[in-house]
Amino acid sequence: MKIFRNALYRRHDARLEMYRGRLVPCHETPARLDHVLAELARRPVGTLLEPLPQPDLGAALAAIHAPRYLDFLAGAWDEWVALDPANAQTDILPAVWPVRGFRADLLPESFAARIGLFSFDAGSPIMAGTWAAAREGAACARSAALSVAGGERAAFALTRPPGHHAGPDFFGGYCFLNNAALAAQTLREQGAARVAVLDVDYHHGNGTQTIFYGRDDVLTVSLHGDPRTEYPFFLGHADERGEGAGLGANLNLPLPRGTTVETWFEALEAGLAAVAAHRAEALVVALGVDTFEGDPISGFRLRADDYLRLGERLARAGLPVVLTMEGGYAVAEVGINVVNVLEGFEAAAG
Ligand code: OKP
Ligand code: ZN
Repeated sequence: MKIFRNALYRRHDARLEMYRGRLVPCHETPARLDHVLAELARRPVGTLLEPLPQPDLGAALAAIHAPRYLDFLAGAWDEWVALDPANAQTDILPAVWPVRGFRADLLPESFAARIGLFSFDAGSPIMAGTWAAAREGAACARSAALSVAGGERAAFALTRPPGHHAGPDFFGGYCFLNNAALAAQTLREQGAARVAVLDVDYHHGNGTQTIFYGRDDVLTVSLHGDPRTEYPFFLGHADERGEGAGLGANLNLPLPRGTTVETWFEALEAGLAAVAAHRAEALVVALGVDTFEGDPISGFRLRADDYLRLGERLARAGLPVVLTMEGGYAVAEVGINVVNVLEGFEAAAG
C-alpha cells in the first residue's frame, strides 16, 4: 500500500502537558513515529511517499474546520512570541474556557481567551513547529484519500500529531487538524456517495463525530473506552446517534476499561456491520494502537498479534481504505503494532 509519511513530524515536539494538576512530559512524542519508520524499514509492507503537492489544501481544510480556527492555529506561535519574546521558551497551553452560558460567538482580543475558545483541554501544547507538522500531516491524509479515490485499494497517512479529537473549531487530545475527517471529506468530494469513518483508537473520536454529526453522507463509528471513565469524557456515549439529516449516521460503541480482546473484536464486527448497512463506498480507519495491553494511558488488552487480525478483518470488509495514524503510547511497541495492521491488511487484500 501507499504510505504517505509526514516528513515534518519532528517539528511538533512539545515539552509539557497538564496532567492531574502537574506539568508532565508529553505522551505524544516524535519517538512514536521513529518506531513505526524503523519497523517499516524491517518489514516494508508499503511504499513510503511524500504527500502530493496541494495548492488547494487550505480550501480542503476549510471544508471541515472553521476559517477563524485555521487562521488562529496558523498564527498562534508567532502571536505568542510577539506578546513577549521570552514566550519562545515555553509552549502554549490554555487555562480558561467558555463553558456553558459563556459567549463562544465572539472572537476575543485576548490571546489567552482565544486559545481557550479554540481548545477543550490543557494537555495539548502548541509550539513553534506544531502548525507545520499538523498541516503536512493533513497533506498526507488528503494524499492518501486522493490516491484511494484514484483507484488504490488502500493508503496510509503516517503522521503525528494525531487528528481525531480535533473538531470544527477546537483542538485537544494532542490533535489539531482532523486527518481522518479530511480524508473522508476528500473521498466524498472525489465521488464516493457515502463514506464511513471507523475509529479504533482507544479514545472516542469526538472531533470526527462532531464534524459529521449533522450529515448522513459520512457515517462515523467509534469503538472506545467508555467516556464515563475515559478521556475525552464529555462525548462518546452510546445514545449519540447523530442529529437532523445525520440522525442514525453516528454509532458509538463504548467498552469498559479492561475489556477483553474477544469483546473488542465483537464490537469491531458491530462497527463493520454498520459500515456495510450504510452502503459506504469507501472507509477511513482512524488507527490508534493505544488499545494495546501495554499502553500507559489506556485500558484495553490487545496484543501484537491481534493487530494482524485487525488488519485482515479491515481488508475483508472489501472497501477501499484510507488509514490515518492516531494514538498509541507504548512507544517501543507502536511500530510493531501499526505495521502488523498494515501487514495483516496486505495479506488478506491479496
Ligand atoms: C489522544 B489519542 C493521560 C492524559 C490523557 C489525553 C489523551 C489523548 C489521547 N491520561 N490526555 O486519542 O490517542
Ligand atoms: Zn487514543
